[in-house]
Amino acid sequence: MTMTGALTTTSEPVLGPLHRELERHLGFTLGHCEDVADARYIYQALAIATRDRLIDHWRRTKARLAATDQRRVFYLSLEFLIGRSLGNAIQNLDLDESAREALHQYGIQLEELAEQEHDAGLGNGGLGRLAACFLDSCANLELPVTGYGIRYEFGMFHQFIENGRQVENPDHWLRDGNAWELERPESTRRVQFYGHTEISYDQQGVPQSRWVDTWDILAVPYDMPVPGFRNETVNTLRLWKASATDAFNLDEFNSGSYTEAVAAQNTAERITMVLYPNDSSENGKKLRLKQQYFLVSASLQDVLLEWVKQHGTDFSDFGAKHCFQLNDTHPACAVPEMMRLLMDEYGQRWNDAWEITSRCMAYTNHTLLPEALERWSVTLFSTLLPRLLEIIYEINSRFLKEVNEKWPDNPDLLRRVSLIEEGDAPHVRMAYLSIVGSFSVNGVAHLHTELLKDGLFSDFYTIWPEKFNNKTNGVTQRRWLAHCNPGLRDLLNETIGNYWETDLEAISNIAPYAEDADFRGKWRDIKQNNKRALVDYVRKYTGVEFDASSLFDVQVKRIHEYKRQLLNVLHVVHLYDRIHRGDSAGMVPRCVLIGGKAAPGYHVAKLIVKLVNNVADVVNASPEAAQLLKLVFFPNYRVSAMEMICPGTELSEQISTAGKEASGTGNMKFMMNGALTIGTLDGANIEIREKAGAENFFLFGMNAAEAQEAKQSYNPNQIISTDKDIQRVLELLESGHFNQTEPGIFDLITASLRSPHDQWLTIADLREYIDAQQEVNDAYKDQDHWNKMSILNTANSGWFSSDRTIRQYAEEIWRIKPLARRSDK
Ligand code: 26Q
Repeated sequence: MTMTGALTTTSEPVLGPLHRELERHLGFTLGHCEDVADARYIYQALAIATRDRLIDHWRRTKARLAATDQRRVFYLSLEFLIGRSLGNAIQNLDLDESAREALHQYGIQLEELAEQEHDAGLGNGGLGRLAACFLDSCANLELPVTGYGIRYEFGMFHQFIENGRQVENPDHWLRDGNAWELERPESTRRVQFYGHTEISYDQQGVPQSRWVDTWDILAVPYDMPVPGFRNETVNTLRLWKASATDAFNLDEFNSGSYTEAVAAQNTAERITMVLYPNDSSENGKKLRLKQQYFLVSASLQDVLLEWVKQHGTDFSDFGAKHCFQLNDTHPACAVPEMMRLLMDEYGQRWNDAWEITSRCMAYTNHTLLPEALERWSVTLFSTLLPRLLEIIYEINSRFLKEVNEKWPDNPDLLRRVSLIEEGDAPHVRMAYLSIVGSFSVNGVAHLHTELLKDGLFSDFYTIWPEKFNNKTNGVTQRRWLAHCNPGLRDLLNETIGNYWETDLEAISNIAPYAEDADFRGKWRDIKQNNKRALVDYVRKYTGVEFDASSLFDVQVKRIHEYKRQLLNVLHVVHLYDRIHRGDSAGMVPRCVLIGGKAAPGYHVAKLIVKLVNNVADVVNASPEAAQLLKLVFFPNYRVSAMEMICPGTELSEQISTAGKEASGTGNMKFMMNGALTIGTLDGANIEIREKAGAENFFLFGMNAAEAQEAKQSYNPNQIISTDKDIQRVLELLESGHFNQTEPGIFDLITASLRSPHDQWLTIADLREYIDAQQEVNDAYKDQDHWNKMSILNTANSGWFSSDRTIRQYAEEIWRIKPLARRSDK
């Protein structure tokens, strides 16, 4: 098979059986002899052999795309948290058996080999992983959706723990090569920065702006295949890498500074060097704005060029044929950049360009924290992207004029909704730019969308109520159940068939089996196996010995004050205190696992990591607690770690301050895998509880309205002084019991817990949390009933498939249909 000659889609692939292909790649592509081949090379050979099969489907999917003029969607995201690809590709191509057979002669297990692959950690957490689940669902549903992102040289940092503290190491994930990408230099694009604008007038006297004297960077695409589930569809994730232009080098080269010319290459490549490891915006970093514009400009040019190739510069239908989904405000420059390209590059007039742009942009918000809304200083914008700033000013002035016509004499409203926040240093409000430039604005869970409408974006909701809609998040059951929990997958398949793999609502068919004692026994055995695997995993990475007969209580997610890992720690300290006071009658043995990365500049989050580790050291060293309580901080939490952790989890901690977590998606992965949730009425927890049934969910704490209200007159010290349990917990923390060699290091934490200004209201919810944990404890004693609840959680998780979410995006926002088959014509 040749890569160039074989674009005819009728020809069958000339690929041999997988074991033969594996041998061939090992011997020829990688030049290895069988007898010295180690796991690393076998992994690579299997990855390439698997990729060959994907490429075949990929070419056919591209041919289908080229043969239709269906509306297409482009998912623009600064993050795609893909994780590993081998297991996913093998599963989706239905190659599991042949892969195992092929590996037999090398005496290595598929699972073991898969461990060779570095996670593609091109994201921080929820938002990036959601983008990856969405691409999976789009391919599964055969939707014409392409992802556009950045090929960071360094993904999310590796987290190590030293003396209880987080230490960050760079994640050079491409070090051993990446079998899952193909470079496409022929589709290189050019992106401009800096320079200034010049006005000229065309024949009709219409002013025309030109962006000149710019510093240009090349954007080189790397395409990753996104396989659908056994449907011969492979979509594309296109990731851009920055590279210097030759012209730039040549100037310096001619002036004799060869080394400077080569160094310039470096300056250019810095743009895609590293992922920013903050999951709430770190304002003002010039390099971050460069990344955002780089992604947006390269991607929009890519799509426009494709259009022009086919339609010339007639854009009348462009808006009807394209939709760009903005994953939060990070790609918000797409609004002014689309205007710029249409006007400056393709000669469109403002009104036509605006008609097209505002018709094809859609914005998803992922945060309720006002301080996390992106703002960029006008000064920075005018230096880096002067032409874009001009366009933003023009969008703003037309928008404010419209508002003023509809709501005259309301300067306060104009000031509130302006795209420019005035002040000593004016800023561009990226969320407002996204709302004004989009036809759709969505939140990611029911509560979140409601809070956007009557809080953060209420003025805009008044102006354009029709733009606002909800799309509750989901996760792909193919990675988060079928792939990561093969034991449960097989039981489900033999009991109810495998429809659930492509239609998760079908999983409700196992609900009746909750009443079947025999089935419950099998259910328990699978969980028990998964727990034993987790015991080994925890031992390997922490040295701590979990006991597989204990309750496995897990909280894994980014470390954030609003997510309240502290609440969890306070409960562990409370149990420890009870054990030491001899008050442990009826206490069920419990192993608590906490994992997650703290943003390197987020001091309090890093201190929370230290606290978890120090409490863990003391608890795990206590002979009195040994039989009843363990705590570990699991280092370097990432996608592949979750694949081991969620199948073995029994209790899922979703304990954020109500009104702060937009949705959560880990909560859904745990539910699918039969964990019970202890949680607040926040984000998608509310919907999880509705679906699971209140009796199968451990609820505690204030709701969003109550939390808002409570802040008015919050007095944590009074709560502490009137609740003996809580008082002892605080005293233990303040006595230095958990930090004897570093006195006072947790003062910041205990002071904030006691502060009437504590935004996260930790102490306010602590009593109810402790009581809810006692209910968990009591429920766990009735293992038979616990298993029923566990089965019902899985059975009712159908709503939380990203297939459902994506169907809703496709029908209600994108208005797209599955890609036509060639035979559909
Ligand atoms: C912005 C500017 C500069 C640097 C970094 C950032 C930045 C990067 C990542 C800001 C935010 C993020 C990530 C946010 C995120 O992951 N939000 C989560 O999104 C999930 C998917 O919708 C939700 O389930 C979570 O509730 C939400 O916290």
